Amino acid sequence: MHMHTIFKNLITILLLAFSACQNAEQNDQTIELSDHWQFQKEGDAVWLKANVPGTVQTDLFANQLIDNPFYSDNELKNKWIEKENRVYRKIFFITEQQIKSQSELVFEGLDTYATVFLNGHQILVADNMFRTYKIEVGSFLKFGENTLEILFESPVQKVIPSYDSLPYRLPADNDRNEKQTSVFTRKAAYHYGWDWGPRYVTMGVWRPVNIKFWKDFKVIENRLHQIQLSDSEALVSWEVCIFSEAETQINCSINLGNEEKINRKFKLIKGVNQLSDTFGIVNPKRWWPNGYGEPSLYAFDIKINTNKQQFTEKKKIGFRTVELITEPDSIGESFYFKVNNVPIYAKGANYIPQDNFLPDVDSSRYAQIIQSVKEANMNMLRVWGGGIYENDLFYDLCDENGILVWQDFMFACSLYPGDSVFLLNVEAEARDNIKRLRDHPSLALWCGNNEINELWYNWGYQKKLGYSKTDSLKIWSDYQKLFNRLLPDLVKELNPEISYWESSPKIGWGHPESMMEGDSHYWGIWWGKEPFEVYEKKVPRFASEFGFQSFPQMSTLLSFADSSEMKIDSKAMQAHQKSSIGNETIAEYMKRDFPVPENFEDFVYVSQLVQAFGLSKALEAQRRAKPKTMGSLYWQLNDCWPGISWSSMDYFGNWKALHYQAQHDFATFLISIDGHSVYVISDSLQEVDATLILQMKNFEGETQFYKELNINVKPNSSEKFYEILNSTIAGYPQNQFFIEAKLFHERQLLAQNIFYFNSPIDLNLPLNVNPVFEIRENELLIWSETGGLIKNLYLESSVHLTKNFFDVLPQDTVRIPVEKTFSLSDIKSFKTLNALQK
Ligand code: BMA
Repeated sequence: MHMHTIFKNLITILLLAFSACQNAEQNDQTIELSDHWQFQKEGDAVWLKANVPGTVQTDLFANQLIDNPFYSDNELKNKWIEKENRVYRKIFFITEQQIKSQSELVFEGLDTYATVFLNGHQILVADNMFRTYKIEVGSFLKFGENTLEILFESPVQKVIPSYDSLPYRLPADNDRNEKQTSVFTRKAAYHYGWDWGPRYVTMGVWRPVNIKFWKDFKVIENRLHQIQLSDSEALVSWEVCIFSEAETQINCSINLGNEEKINRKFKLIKGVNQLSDTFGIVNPKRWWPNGYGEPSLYAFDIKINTNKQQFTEKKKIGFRTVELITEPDSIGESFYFKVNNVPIYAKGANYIPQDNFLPDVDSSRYAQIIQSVKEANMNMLRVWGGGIYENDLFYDLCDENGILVWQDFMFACSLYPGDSVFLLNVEAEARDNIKRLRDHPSLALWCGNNEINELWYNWGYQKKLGYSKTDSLKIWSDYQKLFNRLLPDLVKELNPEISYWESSPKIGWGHPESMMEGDSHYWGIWWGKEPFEVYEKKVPRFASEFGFQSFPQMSTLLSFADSSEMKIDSKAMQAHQKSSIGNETIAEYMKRDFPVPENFEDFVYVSQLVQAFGLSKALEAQRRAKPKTMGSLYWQLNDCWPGISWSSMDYFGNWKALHYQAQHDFATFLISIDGHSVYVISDSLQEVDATLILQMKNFEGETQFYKELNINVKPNSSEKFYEILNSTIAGYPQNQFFIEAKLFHERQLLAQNIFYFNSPIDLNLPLNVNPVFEIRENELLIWSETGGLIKNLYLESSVHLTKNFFDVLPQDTVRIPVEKTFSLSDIKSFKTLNALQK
């Protein structure tokens, strides 16, 4: 062993011994088994340094045995990894105190087929990445050195027998392998490839692992949750399950700050004890989604102790009611969420895992992404079914920031087996995760799967895969067992307060009914190549998916290829475009509404403008259609690698033009012009007296029309307030004018929007306009040198800017708040649409 390692181990022993002495009489004690791991290919002699939490691929990369997995087309070169078995090992030390205690080994996540040995004894066989595994290990631990060894079997090879023995094929088109085995394994589907990500079938200890020691008692479950809620009181139930070594007495207390909510003694029997109590909170502050109020949380300190042992835990809960309302109405059937009895317009996006290598996502990346969600005025994320049940931190951040969570169970775009072993495995996974997530105030919905009902009825697999009548009956009855019995029954049993929805969308996008009931995934735009304007006609009850791709910014592209590869058809670029119709579709839509630049950097910039332009039509039309429509969740919020995709934020968290557009279009107040009709949409719960100002100007800033209206904006409304007459605009060349609309309450600007009568490609934009920049105090000021309109100014900046891709209106100044340290040299370059006009 290396000297350095021996020294480190010695320190660990001393520290452990020290902490054991300190805590033995008092606290529950936990040791994290996170460092000094090693791994090897099964059967090899050499052991290499490994990370826990980690994955085989990232460990191979850290040992310089493979090239950067995200670089160029390295994905293809790394495919062999998924076929090999690996062993992970850790040697750790146990003190005399610890050996006298009871102990439990906890794996928060094993990916996926893992056989675990402790000092040579097989203690666990795991087969589900989404489960938490807890094992009593007291009889296997010994004083001094202990060895934990985990054999990870190739998830691909492991289930080939199941694949081969099934008399029919289960579709899994995103699984980029000849034998599409992913559906047999309870592991994130996107690991096998998706149309926005690479195939990296990972293996490893992907979440923390630790050993918990205890003497008198062990807390198996500790739950605090709202059971009744009115304006005057919230009734909270505390339910705890304790295993006790002997008949004894235990003290329990719950405090809210200095206020004691519970303080009592319970008698415990030897074995399992279920204890419970309730308490009230007077005039509770409600938890509200972002934009509707504060996401108030209450933090409780729970303490459970005997003379010898103490258990403490902090729990934050929020008081709210949340309901999914699906009721027959004059259109079909409603689909909307009510929070605290108020119908909420859901604004947000579909969330995918933030990395192919999940353990690489540290807490700062979680914080950053949820911050960007909040800043974009979103109030809901859909945790999509091809990824993972997220880490606790994700839901904690959603709680704190008022972001509702639509939680899919992890099933997407495939059909799954229905044998009892598979179903029991899913049941265990669902129990673990429903229990883990049910008390988050952000949790709004459990949804069975992504697009599987739609797949069955519309994607032609029954023919394509040559199913016999018996096959079809069997496969569909397996679907029913899973999504219409097992999962809804578990939600009813464990989390009856929250609704269950079988499949998203309810009805496929080819059917007119999909606009009348349920949620909708509208893919006529992109997959159907329909013009963006169709978004204005196909307005569903709740848009849970619709989207369009763009390229991420140059610095992101340069992270996986050198400058010689900065071309649409280069090897690296094609390896990072996973949609079968990707770049050609971006170019086709670009041609319809924008200039198509030959220069690649310009193309990248315009691709983002196209995406924002198209999706904004959808977002505005959907919000105008309120209350018929009550939700807009676009596809997709984020990326799992630096690729070309439907995301509004790239892998590094950079906002694309769409993210800025969403921030604008999701604001509480929105002015929207449909044809000549001027709407104001309000998600505010207050009635507002406001002034609506409409100004038609030419691109040099001369006003041709001015209208000021005093309007009353009703709470939670969408209303048409004005019709621009044909006679007002007749006689003006439409490609040289725009309308600027502003909404004021007293002197406060509530909303602002700019409308062009033509597509960007047809606009007669002023040429040779340049932006002028100046920093004054904490603001970056930008105006047009000649005073003429600058369309879609993009600033390539070394720091995140709170505005970008904006229009600099003629004779106007744009102000962007910046840090004190910001200087003009932070602006590396800029682009304008004017410069690309032909
Ligand atoms: C939807 C999603 C994903 C997919 C996206 C783009 O169907 O559910 O499966 O990535 O479309 O094709």
